[in-house]
Parts: sequence; structure tokens; C-alpha cells
Amino acid sequence: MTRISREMMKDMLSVYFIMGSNNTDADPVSVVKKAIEGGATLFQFREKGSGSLTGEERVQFAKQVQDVCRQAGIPFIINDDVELALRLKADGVHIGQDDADAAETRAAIGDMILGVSAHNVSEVKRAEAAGADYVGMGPVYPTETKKDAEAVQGVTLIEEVRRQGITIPIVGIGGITAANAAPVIKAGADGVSMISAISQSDDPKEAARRFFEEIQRSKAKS
Ligand code: FQP
Ligand code: MG
Repeated sequence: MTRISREMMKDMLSVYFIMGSNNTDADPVSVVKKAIEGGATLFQFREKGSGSLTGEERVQFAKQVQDVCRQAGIPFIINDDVELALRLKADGVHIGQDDADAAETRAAIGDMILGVSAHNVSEVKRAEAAGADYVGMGPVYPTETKKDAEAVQGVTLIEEVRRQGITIPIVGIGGITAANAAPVIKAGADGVSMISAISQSDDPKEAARRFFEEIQRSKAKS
């Protein structure tokens, strides 16, 4: 295997859906299915926080969602848990600044996709040097989902990264809806990431479809 190309990574980041079982009142597996039907291009398994599954239940749930992603042909990324990603042969892992060392994680996972959260230009540069395939930047807008999120940054930091000529694929995260996604792409992101805008929707398929259309439209302009 070889590392994913930047071009492919940027394509896949378009509509990056993140979810855990505690992000919905509906059946979580069918929410993921519907989101993919609607146009989600990448999925992150983020099973953490209050009410989340633990231990073997968490692993079995991860495998179910991985199957759904496999059948739909979209990559399955695991949040935080590098060991689980290796054990399930996931397509990638996403780590934050407080999770694991990015260079060590790259060494451990070989050519799997590596995503790293970044909150300023120097974190983006370090992530890129450590071998990240993409960075997640945010929170772009206020969010209810993540209680320990950093300060809202708008799109100015994404603009600043691009102004400095940094070309790593970027996905914006935090409070993004289909209605406020366009400025994130215009600022230089390659996609948007969301939890509640799809997982809490009465119609996850339609919600994902709106994102997909909005991102296609925004990318065509940029
Ligand atoms: N960006 C992305 C992605 N995914 C994430 N999970 C985060 C940022 C946040 O470690 P972190 O990562 O700060 O918090 P948590 O592990 O609680 O999610 F780029 F993929 F959109
Ligand atoms: Mg994390």
C-alpha cells in the first residue's frame, strides 16, 4: 500500500460525517447508512463521552459500522483509539493534540490515513511534517457537541494557513451546517465535518444530501 494522494484525500474530505451511538436517539447503524446514501464521503467512528458504549460492545458496534462503510465504499476512520484502528484494520485514525504523538502514530499505522486536529498555524505545520494526511481545524462555529472544544475561530485561521502557502488537505469542524458551509470552503478548506447536523436530523439522508450539494457547489467555485 502507499499513502493516499492529496488529491484523493481532498475529494474524500468533502462531507466528513462523524458519529457515535450517543449522538442520536435513532438506531445509530441506520443513521450511518442513511448519511452515506445521502452523500457522506468519509466516516469517523467517535464512540466517547456520556452514554457511549465501552469494551467489547464498543468494538462490536465499531465492526458493524465498518461493514456499512465497506459496503458503501467509503473509508472508515477511528477517533483517538490507534490500537482499535490497527485491530480492525480501519482505513485510518484521527488524533487530537492531547491524544497521541502524530509521528509515532504515523510509524505505528503505516500507510493508513492519519488525521490530526490543529488549532493554529504551527500545529498545522507540525502535523504535516509528522506525516498527517489531513488536518481538522475548528471549531469554526459554536458547537454544543464537544464540551471541551477550544475557542471558536471562524474561518480566519483556515485562510491564514492557505495564505502561508500550506497545501495539506483541511477539513473544517464545529457547528457547520449546510447553510454556513460555503465560507469554510471559500476560506480554503477541502471539506466540512459534522456530527449533529446529520446525526440529530429527522432525515439524515436528506441532511447529508444538502451538505453534498452545498460542498460540490462551493468547490466548483473555488
Ligand atoms: N477534527 C476532526 C476531523 N475530528 C475530530 N475528532 C476532531 C477534530 C477533534 O482530539 P480532538 O479531535 O480534539 O477531540 P475528540 O477526540 O473529542 O474528538 F478533522 F476529522 F473532522
Ligand atoms: Mg481526540
